[in-house]
Amino acid sequence: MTRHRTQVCIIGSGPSGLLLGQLLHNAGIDAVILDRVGREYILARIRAGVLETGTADLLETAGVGERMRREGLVHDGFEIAHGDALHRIDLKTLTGGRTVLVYGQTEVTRDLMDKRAASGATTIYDAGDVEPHDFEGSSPFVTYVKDGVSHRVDCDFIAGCDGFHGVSRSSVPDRAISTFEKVYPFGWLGVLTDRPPIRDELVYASHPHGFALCSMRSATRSRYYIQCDVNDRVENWSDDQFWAELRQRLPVKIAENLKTGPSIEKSIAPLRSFVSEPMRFGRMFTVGDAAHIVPPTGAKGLNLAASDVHYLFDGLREYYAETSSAGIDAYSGRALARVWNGIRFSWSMTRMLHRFPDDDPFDQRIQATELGHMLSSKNAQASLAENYVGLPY
Ligand code: RFL
Ligand code: PHB
Repeated sequence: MTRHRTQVCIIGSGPSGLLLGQLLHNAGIDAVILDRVGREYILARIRAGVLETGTADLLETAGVGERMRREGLVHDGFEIAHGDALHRIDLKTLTGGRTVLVYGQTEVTRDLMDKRAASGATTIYDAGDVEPHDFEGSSPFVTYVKDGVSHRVDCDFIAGCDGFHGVSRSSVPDRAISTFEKVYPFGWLGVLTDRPPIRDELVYASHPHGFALCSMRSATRSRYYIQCDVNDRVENWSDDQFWAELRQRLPVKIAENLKTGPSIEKSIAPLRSFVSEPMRFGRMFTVGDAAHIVPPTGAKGLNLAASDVHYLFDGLREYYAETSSAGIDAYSGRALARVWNGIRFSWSMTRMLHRFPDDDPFDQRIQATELGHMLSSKNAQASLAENYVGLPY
């Protein structure tokens, strides 16, 4: 077994782990990142598309803002479609000037990976059997296997940035953790295509067949989703079937502008709300999807991961610069307060816009009333907009 020492051992090289690693590196704090898969595998995952201003600012602070500012699309609003009606949510006016940035998670991750490679910091990809140890004591360490050789990384802290199915949270004994979960009876079937977007802004559509979302990655690349059965399979959907179903769920006047093409990625994501508390276990922290999951309807997952990183980095910087543990002691409470707001918002957007197969006629009327209120009340829209652009850190 080889032995190595670092200050912070980060498990997971998704956006949480990479962003934390970069902020630590810039502050002169040494961190090693371990991931169970490789760089190309991570970059092939098509996920988030919308960055809050706070997330974009944090990426800029980390030194990876340049391409994002050049290629990212500033959106002042989005649209909600209902039947053949289309209503604009004017984020900028409703929030006193705030906007969001459309820039894909794949690009965020690529920028962070390139920056890390250029900085010379250690990242171990394709690390097998990654396991955190002794985080309840004063000398934690992480073990892994690479190319048949066992390794051990001794550290001051472990950051569990390893996503929902990671090893960090599952290494915590049941008695030390509380979980809260809602699993939705549907998923999202997503398609990426090299065709211009249907509209200049995102369209969230509510339709009797189910929810649909028209999003984008650039002026020439679109991302579309339709609500599907949770047990459905990608193989059941040809591109033509997908385009036909999407078109049906959109107002006629915008469906006419749908530019279809071959899908370059097609996948189904289940929808879930999940929180595990606390987010600190001795000398191990959980960060991002490792600690919480939201349904993608509110575009909050990556943004909550970024606010976790902000709070944790603040705490670690204070610990190393001033030898005060106040910031790391406050991490779990600060992060969870913001997470629960994201959980509530994502749940309410999901509840308002999807077709719930088990809803009775009462539930259906309540849902229709909720949407009607949203589309007619400036106060309701202001609350939606405040949450969508991101609550303050
Ligand atoms: P990730 O991205 O899952 O990265 C975790 C990393 O940990 C590695 N790993 C391990 N490494 C070592 N040992 C183990 N045992 C390990 N187990 C796992 C994995 O290989 C991986 O590299 O978590 P992270 O960094 O916390 O980032 C979270 C975000 O990825 C996620 O919240 C967002 O993608 C959610 N999300 C969205 N968020 C937004 O803010 N805005 C959006 O518009 C948005 N849209 C979406 C989304 C997620 C979606 N899907 C598919 C779930 C749209 C979709 C469809
Ligand atoms: C996306 O572009 O992938 C996307 C955008 C907004 C969401 C979810 C996903 O709410």
